[in-house]
Amino acid sequence: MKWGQKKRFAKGKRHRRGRRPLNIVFITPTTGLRRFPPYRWGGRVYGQSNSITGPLILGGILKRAGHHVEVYEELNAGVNYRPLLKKADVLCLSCMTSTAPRGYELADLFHRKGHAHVIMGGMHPTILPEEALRHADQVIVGEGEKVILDVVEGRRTEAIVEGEPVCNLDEVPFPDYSILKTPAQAANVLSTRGCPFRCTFCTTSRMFAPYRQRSVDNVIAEIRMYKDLGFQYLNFEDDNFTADKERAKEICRRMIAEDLTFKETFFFGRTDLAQDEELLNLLHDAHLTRVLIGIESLNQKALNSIHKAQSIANIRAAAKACEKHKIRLIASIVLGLDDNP
Ligand code: B12
Ligand code: SF4
Repeated sequence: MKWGQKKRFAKGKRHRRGRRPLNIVFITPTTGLRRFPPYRWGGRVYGQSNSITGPLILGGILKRAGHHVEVYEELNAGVNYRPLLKKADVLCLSCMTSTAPRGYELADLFHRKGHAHVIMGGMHPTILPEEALRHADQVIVGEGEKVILDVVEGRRTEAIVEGEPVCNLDEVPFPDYSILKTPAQAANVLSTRGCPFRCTFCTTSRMFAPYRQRSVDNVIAEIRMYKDLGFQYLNFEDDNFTADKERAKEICRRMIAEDLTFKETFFFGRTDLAQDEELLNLLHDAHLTRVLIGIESLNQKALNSIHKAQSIANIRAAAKACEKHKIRLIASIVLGLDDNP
């Protein structure tokens, strides 16, 4: 029987949601292959262990409201479910498309063997909330900050709860790493949400719409917190950190001036950074020396057919420029069309 056809189990009992603190467990599931220990070890080639920030932000909101919160990332360590099945009053699952089948498996397990009320959120439940509802008691669509407390404490009872984009990102609390129970060698910072380019195949520019930027002061304060917490590595997980080059330069300048550099910092960049020598120098000096550049195809014909402004020459130039500035390039190849070719 396939996961989508699984028999429905009795859903989680609605826990009494009075004033008592609840035991809330966040899980970010991962696929079977990625749970295989040698795969985790091999994953170090790709980068340092880190955590998706949604559960750390939402978990922090719930913790500050007096609840007991634990966050686990299956990608980074084996999770012992036996004690969690016993204690969890609320299970919050954060799923991408590739990890949704495992998320559904865990939702069914907690319904069968535990007593938790199961809430799902993240990229995949946002795209297919009805599918997620076959396994969860409630699904939050989109950004969760403004609704999570009401849902967990039982004031919002709809099966599908519409989240709301946060207008002023400076109001979003910083991720709370004290609740993360699995390893994270690198801290993740998102200085923006979404991306101004809205390529048709891209989920994040839809999920996190409109494109929003945090103030540079707010970003620097978060980075300072990670320095104080002793993180050696940092990742800018913005979908497109160099979309606004002047802002990226400003962040780098502040990191350099305020001694907020790390051993290595990762970011997602654009091929056109090759034309901006000042940006490349600042990226290097701020130790942003590991980059992933999204490219649509390595085939010029394919690029022409989707009317992309990007060319193989751009990609080569970006690779060369990064090499010259000692910025390690990891290429990612995706294929799709642009809304505004
Ligand atoms: C950091 C990151 C990673 C990290 C960490 C992820 C992890 N440990 O699982 C690493 C590098 C390891 C990674 C790996 C992968 N990733 Co990734 N990743 C990201 C990235 C860049 C940032 C995530 C983030 O912090 N977002 C910002 C926070 C605020 O958003 P959020 O976590 O989604 O949370 C918000 C909402 O979703 C919601 N929410 C989230 N969880 C929950 C839970 C509940 C209960 C509720 C109510 C609400 C809720 O509320 C939150 C606050 O608003 C996103 C792109 C993006 N912009 O989100 C891609 C992204 C999520 N990844 C993606 C992919 C494809 C992958 C991989 C499959 C890539 C691959 N082929 O190997 C792997 C899978 C990893 C796995 N777990 O198995 C895709 C997913 C697309 C999809 N359709 O699902 C994204 C969207 C990138 C993209 N542009 O397409 N990733
Ligand atoms: S440039 Fe990258 S992040 Fe931006 S919309 Fe296109 S694929 Fe998404």
